[in-house]
Amino acid sequence: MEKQSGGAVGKPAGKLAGASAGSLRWSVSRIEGLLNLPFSDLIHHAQLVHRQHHDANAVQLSTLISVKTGGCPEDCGYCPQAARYRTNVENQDMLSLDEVVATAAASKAQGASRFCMGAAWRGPKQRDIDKMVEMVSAVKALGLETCATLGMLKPGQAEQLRRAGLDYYNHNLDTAPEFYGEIITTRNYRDRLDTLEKVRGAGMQVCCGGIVGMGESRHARAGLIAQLANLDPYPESVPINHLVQVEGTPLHGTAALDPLEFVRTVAAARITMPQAMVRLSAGRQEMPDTVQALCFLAGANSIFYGDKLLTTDNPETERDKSLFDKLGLHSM
Ligand code: SAM
Ligand code: DTB
Ligand code: SF4
Repeated sequence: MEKQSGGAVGKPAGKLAGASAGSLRWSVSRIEGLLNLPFSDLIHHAQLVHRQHHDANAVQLSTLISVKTGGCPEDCGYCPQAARYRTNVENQDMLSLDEVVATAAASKAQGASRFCMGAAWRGPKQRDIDKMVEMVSAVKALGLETCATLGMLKPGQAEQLRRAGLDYYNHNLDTAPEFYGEIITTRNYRDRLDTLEKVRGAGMQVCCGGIVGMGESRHARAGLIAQLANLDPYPESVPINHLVQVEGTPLHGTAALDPLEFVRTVAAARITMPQAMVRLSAGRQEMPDTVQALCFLAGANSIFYGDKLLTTDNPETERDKSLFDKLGLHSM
């Protein structure tokens, strides 16, 4: 991969520039400086960076499937699949290979280019990896890019997945280090970074982002983006999720975030990770088209496509097709 530059790309004016050329470090205060810009200046900066590196009207489509649902031992405060919270998610054993392949083929026919398989595990056991290896190679054989999000990986597991044809591994940092303990206690930030290192070490591409709207401050949003942008190299794929508030989870009832703060976070991700695919991820179902349009303007160039995320609703494909028509967007 070519050397990533932190942000002097598309430099519109000195005061708007990011890390100096060649530097890979983004300080939290520098990112907070971006988030604090007048909205039009921030979006202008993000657009300049976006257009230097991407087709501004092209959006990549990924489809999600939950291959194993609910009953998770972890305590992530946002998650409807944690066994300890009473939500209306029904536990489901691992899907069969046939079910997964049929869904992957259907999503390819709908226009998706990547298929992401998620499981409600703290991490996979060896027998889970054996099943995932079959699924990954079968989905890959359909001509789709493959992604999996299975939790923490043990030594050797990333290599097995890579050999099966896994292109991306999704593992999110979720939030800034200082806010993390408010949301999750059953695994720490270091655990997450360790898994990301294993993914890189196995030669896979990294999909890593976070969640916005969990009651964090703007400073904490800057802290999350700094963590992501300072990964060396930064992730190829950066999902920015808006918290989907699910009844029964501790974060249900969190004060709503101003949508413009979400858009600002997308812009900061675009500016600090110029070549990444920035994914407008969970939360689109609740978002008006106008806010989604602002996110694309801020540099988002990927979405989850298909009427379900893992357990919660995503916009119907017809709604997305009409949104793309209205905005003149096309899929990659
Ligand atoms: N169990 C594995 C793990 O957590 O590492 C993989 C699946 S987990 C559901 C994948 C990601 O989905 C989480 O890291 C989190 O960022 C996101 N997520 C889960 N519930 C969410 C919610 N209610 N709103 C927004 N994002 C959510
Ligand atoms: C990511 O960053 N977001 C996706 C995917 N990676 C696995 C998951 C969103 C889950 C939203 C809640 C649910 O549907 O259960
Ligand atoms: Fe489990 Fe993943 Fe949900 Fe956390 S986010 S509770 S690890 S399924």
